[in-house]
Amino acid sequence: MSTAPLPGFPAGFRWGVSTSAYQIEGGAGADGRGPSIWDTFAHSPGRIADGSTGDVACDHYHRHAEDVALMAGLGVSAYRFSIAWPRVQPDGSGPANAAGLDFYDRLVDDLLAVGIDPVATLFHWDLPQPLEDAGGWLNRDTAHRFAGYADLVAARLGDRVKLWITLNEPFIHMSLGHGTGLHAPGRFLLFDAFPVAHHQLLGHGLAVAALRARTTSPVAIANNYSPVVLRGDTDADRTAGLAYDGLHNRLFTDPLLGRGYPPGFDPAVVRDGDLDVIAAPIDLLGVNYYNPTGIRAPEEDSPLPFDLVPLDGYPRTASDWPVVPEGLRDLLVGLRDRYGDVLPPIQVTESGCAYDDAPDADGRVHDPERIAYLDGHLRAVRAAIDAGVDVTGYFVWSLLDNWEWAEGFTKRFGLVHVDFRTQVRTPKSSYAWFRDQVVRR
Ligand code: IFM
Repeated sequence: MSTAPLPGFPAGFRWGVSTSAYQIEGGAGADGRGPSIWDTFAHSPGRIADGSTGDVACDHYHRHAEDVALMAGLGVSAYRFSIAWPRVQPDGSGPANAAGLDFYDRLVDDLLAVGIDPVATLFHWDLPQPLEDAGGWLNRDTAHRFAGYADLVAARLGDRVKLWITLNEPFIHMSLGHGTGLHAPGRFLLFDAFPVAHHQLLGHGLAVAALRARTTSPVAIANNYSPVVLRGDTDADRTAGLAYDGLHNRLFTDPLLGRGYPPGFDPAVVRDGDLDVIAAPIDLLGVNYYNPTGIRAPEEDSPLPFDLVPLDGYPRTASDWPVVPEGLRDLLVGLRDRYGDVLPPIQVTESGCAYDDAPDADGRVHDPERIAYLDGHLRAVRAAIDAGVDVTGYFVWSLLDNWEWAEGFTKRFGLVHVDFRTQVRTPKSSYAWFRDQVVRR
C-alpha cells in the first residue's frame, strides 16, 4: 500500500457504503414478509457452505438505528441498500404490504436526518418464491411484475430516495442462479439461461418507465464487470477471450446502451419493441468490480467456449479472489472507450474484499489488508478520472460483515465486524481509515 495520502477527488464525489436486504436484514417472517428464493435455497440441505441461512443475518431489520449511527460516524454521503421485494409484495403481485414499506420509509427518513443520501436497489436477487413457482425470470411475466413492484415502492419513497438502482448484477443472478445453480434458485441450465438475461433487462426497462412516472431522482442499474486477462496467445485463446467478454461484460450493457445483444448472444425470446424498452436512457451506470478473470481456449470436450484460469502472482482475499486494483482503472477506461458518448456517468456501486477478520485480545479488529485494498482501488478510480472517465462516486462493499450467499457467514466483507452470535458491531481499522478519507474532503 502507498503511504502517501490519497489524491483528491472532484467536488460532489459520492462516498458510500453498500449492503443488500437478504444479506443483513433478518426478520425473515416479520410484518408479513413472504419467502424469497433465497429463503428456499438456504433452507435446502447442502446449498450453503456453513449450513446457515439469512433468517437473522445481522438483524438489521431490528437494529437499523444502530447501523445508521455507524454510517453517520463514518461520514459517508450515501447508503446503498436493497429493498426486499417479498416484504413489499409477499406473493410478488397485488397491493403493497404497508408494514413492509414502513420499514424502508423509516430507514429513508433516518438516513436523511443525518445527511446521508438513500440509494435504493429494487432487486438484489431475492425474488418472491411464488414468482419462482410460476417460472421466475424464465417467465416473461416476471418483468411486468417487477415494474408493478417498482411502481409501489416509488409511490411511497419516490419523494426521498436520491438514486434508484433497478437490478443488482443481473449477470451473476443469471449465471450463478440459473446457469450453474450455485445461487438461488439453483437451476443448472448453462446457456439455456439466456432468457433470464432478457427478462431481467426487460424488467429493468419497464421499471425505469415506472420510476420516471413517480420520481425525478436519477435511475441506474448496477452491473458486475470482470476484465478479461488472456492466459495464452493463440487465436483460439483470443476467441475464448471474446466469448467470455461478451458474456460477462457486454451481454447486459450493450442492449442497455442501445446496441442490441452482442453477436452470438441473442436470447431468442426477444419480441418486437423489447430492445427499445431496455435501452430507455439511464442517468448513471453502476459498476461493481472485484477482480479480472483469466481466460484461455477450452479443452476439446468442454461445454463452454472458454476455460477459466486462476490469475497467479497477485495477493488474494479470503474468497481466493486476486487483488488487482489496476483492473478497475482498465475497466472504467475500457467502458468509456467501448461506449463513448452513450456511456452515462459511472458510480462504482460495489468494491471490497473478504478477509478473516477477528477481534484481538483488546477487542479491536485490525484489517490492514482491507485498507490496502481500498487504497489501491480508490487510486485506480482517481487514475480513471485523470484519464477522462466521468466517475462520480464510490461505494464500499460492505458496511457490515454479512451473510455472503452460498458462503454463508464464512466471508467477512465489512468495515464493521459483526459477531453473529451476539450481534455486537465493532468498527474495524478500515472503518477509521475510510472515515479519514471521507472527512478530509
Ligand atoms: O456480497 C456480494 C453482493 O451481494 C453482490 N456483489 C458481490 C458481493 C461479494 O461477493
